[in-house]
Amino acid sequence: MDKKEIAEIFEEIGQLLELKGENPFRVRAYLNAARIVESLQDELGKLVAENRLTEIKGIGKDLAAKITEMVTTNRLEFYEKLKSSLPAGLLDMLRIPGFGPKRAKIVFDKLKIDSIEKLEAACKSGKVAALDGFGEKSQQKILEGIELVRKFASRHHIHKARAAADAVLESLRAHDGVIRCSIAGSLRRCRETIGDVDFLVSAKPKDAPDVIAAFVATPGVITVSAKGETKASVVLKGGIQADLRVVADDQFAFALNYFTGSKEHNIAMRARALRLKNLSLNEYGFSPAAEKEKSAKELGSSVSCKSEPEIYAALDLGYIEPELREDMGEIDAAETGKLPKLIEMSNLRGAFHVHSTWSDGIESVEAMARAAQELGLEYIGIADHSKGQRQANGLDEKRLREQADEVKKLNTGFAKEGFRIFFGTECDILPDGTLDFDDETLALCDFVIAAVHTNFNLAADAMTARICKALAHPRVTMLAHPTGRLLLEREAYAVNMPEVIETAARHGKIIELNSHPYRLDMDWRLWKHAKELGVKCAINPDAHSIDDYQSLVFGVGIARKGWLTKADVVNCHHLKQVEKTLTSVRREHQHAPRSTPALPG
Ligand code: DGT
Ligand code: CA
Ligand code: CA
Repeated sequence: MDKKEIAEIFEEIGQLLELKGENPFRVRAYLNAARIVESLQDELGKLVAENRLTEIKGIGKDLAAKITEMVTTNRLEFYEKLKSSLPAGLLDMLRIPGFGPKRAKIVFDKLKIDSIEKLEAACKSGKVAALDGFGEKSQQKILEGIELVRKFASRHHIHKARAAADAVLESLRAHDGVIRCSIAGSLRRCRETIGDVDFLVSAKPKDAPDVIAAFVATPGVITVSAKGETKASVVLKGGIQADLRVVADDQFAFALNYFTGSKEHNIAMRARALRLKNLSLNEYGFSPAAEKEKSAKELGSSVSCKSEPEIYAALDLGYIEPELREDMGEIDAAETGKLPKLIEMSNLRGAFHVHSTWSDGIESVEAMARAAQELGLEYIGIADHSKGQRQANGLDEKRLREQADEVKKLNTGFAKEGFRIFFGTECDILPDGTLDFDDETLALCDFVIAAVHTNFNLAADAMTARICKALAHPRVTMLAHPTGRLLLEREAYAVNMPEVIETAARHGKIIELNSHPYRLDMDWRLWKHAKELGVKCAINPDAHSIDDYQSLVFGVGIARKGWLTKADVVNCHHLKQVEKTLTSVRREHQHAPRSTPALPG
């Protein structure tokens, strides 16, 4: 097991113990251990081998033994026993947003409820509302939560799908019978969440059965749902469904194009082939429209294409990157040579929105800076929470000043290495649209990220006015996670995004593309329009640990889906240039018309 898996098990143990009504200190020890393990820099296998686990703060003998057991045997007897001592349905209930172990224990103890179905029935008959500490409102919330769980159950966060898929792809690639292989489907298109993972392989017909057999036997596979001559379906670790198709190599490009989708893009491509070339197009190739569809399957493609760019060229189109294949204008743009040169991971020069131990991050400012430097970045922007975020150890004015001093000191050293820490804050936007710090305090900062963290339930016009007012503030540089959504967990709050985007454009403000795989906010569907209005993007890792920098790759993927180029993304600027950008955001604001939207009520 790796760090993430072990951390998840510790977290689950914490919840299970809480469900059992165990001592809160014991519960907290496991929850802490989860955080510690997840953020360990050293390799676990090495720490185990050298017997050094207990040297880590927060890891005692008992936890060390448990980690060792998981690393060496891939299981944990304590956890398995604990889990089997409780009804499985009780654990499922914990997936309901806002419904933690404490509440689960109450409904279990008082009403003998041990499954989502029973909980739903009890809510519908009003029994839950009658419990001490629940009431009508929380009963309604639980019902809504159950609906969300069902809606989200069949989809997965992109980082989990990516990790599971990459492991399988690697073992496919290593197989002798495999000529070419790729991930297709929504994962290749970098959708924000993934239904199932699609794999495509080309192989000689004689090798296909062997490739299929190897695929279903891959260590990442936990169940085999279907297995045929040329395809198979399995369930990967984490409950992620996956499909594999094996095709002949001369069909590979066509199959890759078809199974990458989207379905809407495929339909548009097929229509174009018919209209323009009188050809029908399917996963096997092109065939003359007059003939039956299956002729490409039997006779081979009437136009041979070795790679996807050749398919697009055959239809007089420039190559369309997978992220753009959503039938949102990409075919017209490919026809007229207006496709953007999409941003790439290697274009990133820095990262704003980085947390440290000053608030709820787990590394010092210096460690976060060093790690970014090692990744080849030229700067980071530290933005810890403001004082309103008490539970996240938000900084008050005094601590913000102290942090500013620390950053200044660090920068004298870093300057010699051509690296810089920009000093900022992730400043709460209060319900009335004012900020958590006064102007004088905000003036300490090189940049200010304004963020909504409270009062998610405002009506759309009030929320929109709240955010727009913050955007109009001269000290605000950028807007954090504009809709507050948590993918597969919490819907966006009600807000009029077109108005927010227009306001950002009017004031020359930057909008964040938060690259945390639970957020990926602002949504990719909105970026093309934002960019047309001149709004710049910051791809922000919202990093609370060094590992969190890895999420930047998903931010870049979503930016690509939003048609963004490196010119649209401020953290693609080199250090000198970005210094000017931050200053000009402030200056531009002074020239912008001062139209602060009125707050209703
Ligand atoms: P997902 O799995 O829900 O995240 O989304 P996709 O896009 O991966 O969808 P999936 O796995 O059902 O199918 C993979 C691709 O296969 C899809 O993007 C396009 C293609 N495809 C599937 N069904 C159809 C269809 O009925 N017509 C066409 N033209 N293409 C299809
Ligand atoms: Ca899929
Ligand atoms: Ca599929």
